Amino acid sequence: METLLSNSAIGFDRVFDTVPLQTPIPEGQRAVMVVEAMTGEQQDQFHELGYVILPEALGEHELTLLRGELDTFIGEIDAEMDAANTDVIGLNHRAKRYFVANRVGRSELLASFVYGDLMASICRSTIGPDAWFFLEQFVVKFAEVGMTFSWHQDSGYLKQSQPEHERPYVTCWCALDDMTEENGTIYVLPYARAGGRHIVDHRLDPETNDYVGYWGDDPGDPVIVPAGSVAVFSSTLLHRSGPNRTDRPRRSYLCQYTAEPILGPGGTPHLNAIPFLVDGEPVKVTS
Ligand SMILES: O=C(O)CCC(=O)C(=O)O
Repeated sequence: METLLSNSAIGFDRVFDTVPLQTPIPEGQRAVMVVEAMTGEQQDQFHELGYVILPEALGEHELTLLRGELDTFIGEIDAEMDAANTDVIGLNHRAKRYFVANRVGRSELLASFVYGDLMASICRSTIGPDAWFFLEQFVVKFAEVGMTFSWHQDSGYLKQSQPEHERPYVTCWCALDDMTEENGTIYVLPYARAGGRHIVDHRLDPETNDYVGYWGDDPGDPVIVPAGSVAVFSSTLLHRSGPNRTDRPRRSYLCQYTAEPILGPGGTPHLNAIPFLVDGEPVKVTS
């Protein structure tokens, strides 16, 4: 039996399996129990290791919509490059790599995903019943581009601008393509092998401009998953990603949520601090 939770009219409604109830359902009543995206065991793994993988949590329809939005945004960036007669704008290099961030305010499709049931369920299972949306970003590594991303904690990056902020938050890294070592998937370093779960000092690598938080020889565990899978990890988990050596692009979409609003000087939001869940229930978003 299944039920459709529809908090969106756009296409990211999620179908959850339901658990058969042991108690008889009174005549005329329909009772269902929604299964969260993560089991208790997966929640334990997240807290113990710092991450958990949810295989194929996104369906083909969602993948198609997300990839379509990404294509549109890349087209816009390329058009900006054309207008400026350049192949590089910020971190974006034409047909090589793109970091496409903060588009959710311009896309109802993205909003329905970022504020949808899957993300709500993951937040409840990781950071708790109250959650704020913090950041969303596509990462695209085009074919045969030798670009890596060094070992870091997401909290290590935040620390550069918000040194007081200690509380871990959650990253949902969604694979938009099948992920392999050849196409530059991410690698994770479980807490026990990283020496703990505390935020470590990060040093700037002047060659790459990456902040680096680990110099050991542990290669980490590659996240080899089919498209649609989500790696859910804590902002204190060390992770890195490799170069894409294949002849096809490799795309990911990551969404981050915090358990409290992250505010900068004067109480202004650092990036986004948009209320998402209160007491486990989604807040109505008006964008
Ligand atoms: O390469 C990726 O897809 C992930 C990049 C990453 O680790 C990050 O943005 O923190």
